[in-house]
Amino acid sequence: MIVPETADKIKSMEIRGAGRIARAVAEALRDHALSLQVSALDVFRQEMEQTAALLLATRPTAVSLPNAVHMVMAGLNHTKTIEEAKAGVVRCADEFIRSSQHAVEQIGQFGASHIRDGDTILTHCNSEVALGCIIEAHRQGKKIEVFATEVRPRNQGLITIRTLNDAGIKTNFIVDSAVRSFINDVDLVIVGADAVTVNGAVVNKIGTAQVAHSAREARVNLMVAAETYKFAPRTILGEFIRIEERAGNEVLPDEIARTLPYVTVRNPAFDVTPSEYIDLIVTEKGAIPPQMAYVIIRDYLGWGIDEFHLAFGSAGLNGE
Ligand code: RUB
Repeated sequence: MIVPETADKIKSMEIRGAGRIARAVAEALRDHALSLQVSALDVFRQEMEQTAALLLATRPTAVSLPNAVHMVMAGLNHTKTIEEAKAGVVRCADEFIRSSQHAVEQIGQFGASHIRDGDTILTHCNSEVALGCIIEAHRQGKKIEVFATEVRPRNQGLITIRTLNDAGIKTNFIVDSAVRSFINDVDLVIVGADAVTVNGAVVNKIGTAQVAHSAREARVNLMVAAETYKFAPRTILGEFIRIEERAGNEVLPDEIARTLPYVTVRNPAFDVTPSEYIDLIVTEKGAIPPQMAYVIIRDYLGWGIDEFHLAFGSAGLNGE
């Protein structure tokens, strides 16, 4: 896919969901590398870096995006010719896409094992891995029922209920503010993640933290489904995840907003659920308690505290 087209589709949310965004970016970098006609390796690298920067700027919160870019761009390392550099990028992009697809399947299997026959599950937003767990449990013959939220303002819940319906799963569609009213009917909450921080907090679609709060109050377990590339290495040294705030007209049409000069619409797209509200994070490497997030970042993403100090000096990111 052509890079500007991919960037536009991510910005406008035609391509959305952290995993899909990551795979689309890997594909765009690979296709761009293949189409580049330059005569010097330096220029090739520069072009690739500019393209990576453009894609990185599309949506700020999903950490899968910088992680995917980092993994694909690693294909440029130690290359001496343009041919080697192209081959390196293509190999790393294909490897990322393959492993991402495998991770989604693996998480479906692991996650389904935490769903019991007869469970009622609540999910918020539209996460392919969260739905993967639910659909796999249904496929295994477990009798389950789902509550799915509407997900204002972009209504990703409509995608979720269509997928659940197509899978033949009994589903209740509710407005976001009805979660508290139904939480006592729910056995397990399953959501996806845009980012997991080193201290096990989960950044996901706005409203997730409220869902988690209701679940905790009602003593309902909350499981997060997240591939390892959703974990955020730079939080090791205290960097915050930037929460994207989108245009107000996603919430209130411009023609109404124009009549309300004292009103400002605030439209953060994501929020942060603290680790205390999360019982389990299911990754393709297995399920972990949120407090073990550092181990995933160190062992599977290759960023332990020592690597950070080597890369940025002992002052860490702030000393960059
Ligand atoms: C999507 C969202 C999803 C995560 C995980 O937000 O918050 O829960 O991205 O999704 P948006 P997945 O619609 O704004 O992109 O499991 O598919 O990666």
